Amino acid sequence: MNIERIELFHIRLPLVAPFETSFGVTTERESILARIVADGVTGWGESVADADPGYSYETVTTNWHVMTGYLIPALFSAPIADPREAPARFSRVRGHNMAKATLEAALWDIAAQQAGLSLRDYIGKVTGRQMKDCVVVGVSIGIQPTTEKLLERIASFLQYGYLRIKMKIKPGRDLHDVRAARAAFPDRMLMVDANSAYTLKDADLFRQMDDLNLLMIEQPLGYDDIYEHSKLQPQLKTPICLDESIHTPDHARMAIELGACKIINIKQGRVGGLTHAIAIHDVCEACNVPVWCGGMLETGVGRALNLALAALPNFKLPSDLSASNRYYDPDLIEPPFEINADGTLSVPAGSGLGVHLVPERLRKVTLRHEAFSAQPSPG
Ligand code: OSB
Ligand code: MG
Repeated sequence: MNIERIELFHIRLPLVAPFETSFGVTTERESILARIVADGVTGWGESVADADPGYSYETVTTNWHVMTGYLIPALFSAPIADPREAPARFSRVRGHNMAKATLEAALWDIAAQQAGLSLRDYIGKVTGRQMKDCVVVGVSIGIQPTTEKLLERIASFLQYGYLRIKMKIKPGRDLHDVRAARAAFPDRMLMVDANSAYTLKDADLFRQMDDLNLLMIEQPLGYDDIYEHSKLQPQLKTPICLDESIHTPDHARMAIELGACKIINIKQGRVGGLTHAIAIHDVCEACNVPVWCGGMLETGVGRALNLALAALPNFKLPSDLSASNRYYDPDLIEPPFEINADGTLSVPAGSGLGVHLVPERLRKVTLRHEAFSAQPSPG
């Protein structure tokens, strides 16, 4: 594909409800959308970086810097035949996976459209895998002001149709809340996400949680740790799931070999794009480690990509991909994502990402817009 034009949109939109994790409270989401035009076909990508470096060192500002200064010039430097070439093209930039993933996503959208396929079917074609039509999903509930509010929130999401509830925890808001949730919902799929708020000294707390029949405990220890998780996992029956500390297929292999986790949460943004996300899916599958698709409060643009990824067969556990109305009112896309009666989201079947981005809504939430074109070749 011959890339003609790349545009970046710095956006900000309010969440329908504040979202509290162990690293802070979010009331509005800032992000970057990338629009790439190649051979007359338009593709979209969404950055999962946030305004603040709470979950990751990457932010909207570092993403803008890395994309405009390095990644966009690298894309314009030569034609690119396949989105799977993006990681090599970007390899002179260390890290900054979320920035890389944003641009790679738009290339996947274009490649799928050029093949006349939905992104899901395009991934199926290039990997030779049978893809799912629907993805089992859950909801991620932020830390609530009180335990009572948490129970109410869980009840309403269960009623809405989500099959799995993830509760965020932090020191002081953990065992008591989780015990109350288990007592109120004895037969439901419950899990917790600590976002790295604990250390090995808290092993006893997790041993106490071990009796609550949780589906998994997500990222209890350091955000860049694998080794100490390998000390904690053998003390627990409950599977540990790693999120923050897995950035590459090699990290996944290391974590599995060390016995640091039994499940991996794949976020294509965290791992530098769809190519590496698929590679991690395959590494885990070969080791009999199930994966699920994490979310970063994406708009419908990023969610559509996540759904296509989560249609791969080793996404065996419910993913953090909720209906549009759990995040934004309105979402940037039409039609919004809605949960099916069986607790799934349908993977878009239209060409490419298969969602329609509403231009007026994008205009309303855009704080900054910049466009870049290929330099005409000399002579
Ligand atoms: O740790 O999975 C996480 C949101 C922002 C940053 C980190 C995380 C999350 C979520 C939300 O849990 C998942 C979603 O998008 O529904
Ligand atoms: Mg997480």
